[in-house]
Amino acid sequence: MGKNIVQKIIDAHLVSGEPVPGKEVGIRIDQTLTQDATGTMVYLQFESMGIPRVRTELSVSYVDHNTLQEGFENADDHLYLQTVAAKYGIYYSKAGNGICHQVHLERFGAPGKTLLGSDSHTPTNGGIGMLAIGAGGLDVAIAMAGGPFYLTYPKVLKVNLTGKLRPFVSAKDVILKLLEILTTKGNVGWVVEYGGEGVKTLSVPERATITNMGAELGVTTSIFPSDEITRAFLRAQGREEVWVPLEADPDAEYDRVIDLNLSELEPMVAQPHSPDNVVKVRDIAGLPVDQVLIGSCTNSSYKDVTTVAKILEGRKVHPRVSFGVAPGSRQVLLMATKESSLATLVEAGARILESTCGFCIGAGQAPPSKGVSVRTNNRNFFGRSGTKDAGVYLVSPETAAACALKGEIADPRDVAEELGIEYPDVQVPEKFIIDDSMIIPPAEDPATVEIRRGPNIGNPPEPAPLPDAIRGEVTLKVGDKITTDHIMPAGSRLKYRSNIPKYATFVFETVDPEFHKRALENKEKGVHNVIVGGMSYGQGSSREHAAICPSYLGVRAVIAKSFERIHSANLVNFGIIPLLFVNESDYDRIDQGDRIELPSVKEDIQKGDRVKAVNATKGYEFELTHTLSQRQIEILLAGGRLAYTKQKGAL
Ligand code: MIC
Ligand code: SF4
Repeated sequence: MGKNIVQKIIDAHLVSGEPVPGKEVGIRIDQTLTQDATGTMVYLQFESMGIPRVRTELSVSYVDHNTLQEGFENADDHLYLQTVAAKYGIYYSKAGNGICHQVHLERFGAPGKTLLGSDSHTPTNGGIGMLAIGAGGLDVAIAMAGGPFYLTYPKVLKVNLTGKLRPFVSAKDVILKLLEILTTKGNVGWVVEYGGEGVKTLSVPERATITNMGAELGVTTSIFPSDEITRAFLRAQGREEVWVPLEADPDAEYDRVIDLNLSELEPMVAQPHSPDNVVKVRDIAGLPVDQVLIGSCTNSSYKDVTTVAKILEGRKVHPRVSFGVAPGSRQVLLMATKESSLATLVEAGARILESTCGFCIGAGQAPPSKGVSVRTNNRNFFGRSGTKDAGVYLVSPETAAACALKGEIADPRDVAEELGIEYPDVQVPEKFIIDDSMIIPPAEDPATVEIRRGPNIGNPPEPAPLPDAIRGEVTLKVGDKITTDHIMPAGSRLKYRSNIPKYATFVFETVDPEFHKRALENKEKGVHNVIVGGMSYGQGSSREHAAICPSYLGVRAVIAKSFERIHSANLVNFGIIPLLFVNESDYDRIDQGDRIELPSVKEDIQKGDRVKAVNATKGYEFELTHTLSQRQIEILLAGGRLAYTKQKGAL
């Protein structure tokens, strides 16, 4: 039987396990990437493994999240990252060089390879035919040390693309449509593979927009074939030599197939507060808009920025609108400067923002109270913009430009007709401007490098081994779709990422600001903290701090209806046991503040998949289950993945 692309890459990298959907396999990782917000912890963990040099083909450390440098913390982190990279054989992409996924696509991505990144949007590089997976930082540190990455052998969903996008409809609308169909829930354990005639109509950066926001579906990753279009993109980046063809065999099988006719798509918008709250732009046209922002790893390519500039050329944005543009990389910024798109944008009334994550992670550009913010990024979770009562609407660059002109939500096709704008069909250039001077190669003589550790650099935490019994309290009960932004806010809090005790004071800040105090009090009294959640607990970012900080606060178990992939792996890595209700109705019976006991949890998980639980306040017993692999059980028993790795003396 023929193979699909996903099977081809996994099988070529298989180190352990049976390649059967649902089973855990270990794969070899060719490349890793980190960004600064997750990266400091990754390298602290890597250092503690005592390995002299990375064992991957390529590892890159990007600085793109915390670049505001209010106070010394961010700058301390940057200096640590730069020196640790030089010493251990890692390329370092300086602040200002661009957003990790965009730069990686331009300068390092290679078809057929595996990439593990400490950021949930690592699948962006699926657009160039890589098997690119987001993971917690510790998993990335272990991959850098040469250890395999463990994942559930996925089921593969083929999205069969036909037709061609019409003017003013773009790649973002493809993924928004898929989010409407598949939603953000229930896709754990799947990979999306794109195929069909329509693939040929999409450039690599357009494909990357689609695979990027595949993260919001909750799938392990998304991938496109590698074809002549991929080759042309790599040629334009001066890297044609890394090109290899990659396509599914004609008789490849899939677990599910969805047909999507590109010619039938329309401009779409994800309304607050979830990326799957999708409607047609025309359905909400006319809603007044306060802010329009172009950028993020989803939509900040050369084509995106140039398209917006051409739509706005000779026009002014609406006076009501604060309009910002953050080109995704220094390459995009340079090209936009030399080709004058930047001047066009400034003339139209744009505020030019740094080539970083910026507004996307809530670092600046918070909208006004009750404001309407239209953005080209991928997440509109509650509170993420920095203004709790504002609403963020996710759209394509074309729609964003139309909204900026009108000062209200507007379909770009309608605005184009009204104002006589022709669709600027921007193509990938024959040659991009290549200047890698802000990517610092590793030191030739590592012995001479002194690692710089300012006061913001702490130590990696050391969770305790799983106790025989968990006896404690439901310190917090939350509902469905709790994201890692709920658990561990970013924005202005981000700068404390390298300082766990401080960052832990913000756990669940937007949900219950008192949580961390209750949890710490319990911890001091020896009472275990247990969190109860609904469906898709831990959606969104890969930030392992959403596990590290609760672990520091003494959280020993999370009981939920379902978990997202990266977060549940992070929980295990940091010694918190993720448990599922056997009967979902038990979720309704349990309340915050209830005393809860798992009297034989350690023995139970070693014996099988059932764990006994007692609600001591209400006086009833109920059953829990888990999906832990044998390896994960051993990790919990050892007190987290780092301890396990050290104990075993093996990766
Ligand atoms: C995000 O988009 O939420 C982030 C910030 O890039 C995160 C990583 C982080 O929290 O540092 C992600 O998506 O993994
Ligand atoms: Fe940065 Fe936003 Fe992309 Fe996360 S989603 S990597 S914060 S641009």
